Amino acid sequence: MSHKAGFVNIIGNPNVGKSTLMNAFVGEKLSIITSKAQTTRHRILGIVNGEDFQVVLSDTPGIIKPAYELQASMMDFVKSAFDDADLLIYMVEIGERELKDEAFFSKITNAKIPVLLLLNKIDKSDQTQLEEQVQLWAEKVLNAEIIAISALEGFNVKEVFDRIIELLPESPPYYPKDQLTDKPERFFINETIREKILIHYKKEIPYAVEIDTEEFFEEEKIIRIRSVIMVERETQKGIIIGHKGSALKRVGVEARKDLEKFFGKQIHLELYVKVNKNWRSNQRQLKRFGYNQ
Ligand SMILES: Nc1nc2c(ncn2[C@@H]2O[C@H](COP(=O)(O)OP(=O)(O)OP(=O)(O)O)[C@@H](O)[C@H]2O)c(=O)[nH]1
Ligand SMILES: [Mg+2]
Repeated sequence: MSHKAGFVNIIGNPNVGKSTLMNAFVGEKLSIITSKAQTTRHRILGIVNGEDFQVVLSDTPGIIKPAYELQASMMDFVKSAFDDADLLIYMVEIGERELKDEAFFSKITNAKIPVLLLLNKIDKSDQTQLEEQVQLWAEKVLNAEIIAISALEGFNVKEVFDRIIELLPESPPYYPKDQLTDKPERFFINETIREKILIHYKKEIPYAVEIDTEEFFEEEKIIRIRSVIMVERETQKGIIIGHKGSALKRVGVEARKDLEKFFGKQIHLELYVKVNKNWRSNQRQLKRFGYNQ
């Protein structure tokens, strides 16, 4: 029997729904999702296995013009996603008109591999707008096959997946067939906590935060976790903790609930906050947090 396998890398502007789509394909919440831009900071693999196929999806950070080292590393993850793709998914959302970064855009339009341009969030559009948008992108990205979807509502998601399988090359699997991702448990703990911070704090705060899980002890009935919330400045520390610790407590409670679902086990989560001055611009710190490849 023939076997198909390959790398399907999802790229696009921030907040268009890349992570939502990958989670929908995988059927697990591997990538965190929020309404804020720059939610995803890493390249995260989500592997979908079947008897005669293996689709290795990559979720990537939204494309931006980097303003500090962390963002530059995020864009390196996007670059790497062009290098090993067997198929590119270029995701745009209804109402979007361009990808500002010309270098990335020409990588898409000149790609030598199949490109699926997914026009997402069509649940928010009407027929006239949809037709106008399909027309717009058909003229801009001549080498792409365009499919309109709603990643959130699951509209056309299965159709896209079937098309991916058709387009994949014949190849043996790249990873063991029971593997779901390339990231370790601690990564998902860090991301779950960071998601709650993106949801509950305003302006610059979420972008100044990094999480480091220092302890992870799995016992028979419970997992004991201790994580540090790192901020760049002393003032941010106070904001994260909140009045009598109430803000931090909310993050802890919500993250614990999600983690209990993710691990299927009772969780004890201890959080504390530490200042790590300007970690976002410090190469050594970034490397420590897994940003430099
Ligand atoms: N209405 C609607 N909203 C969607 C759809 N897909 C995603 N969203 C929402 O769009 C927002 C961004 O979704 P994400 O999946 O985090 O987007 P992303 O492209 O991964 O964002 P970054 O990681 O920041 O680049 C969230 O609020 C999602 O719920 C969709 O099909 N329809
Ligand atoms: Mg994302």
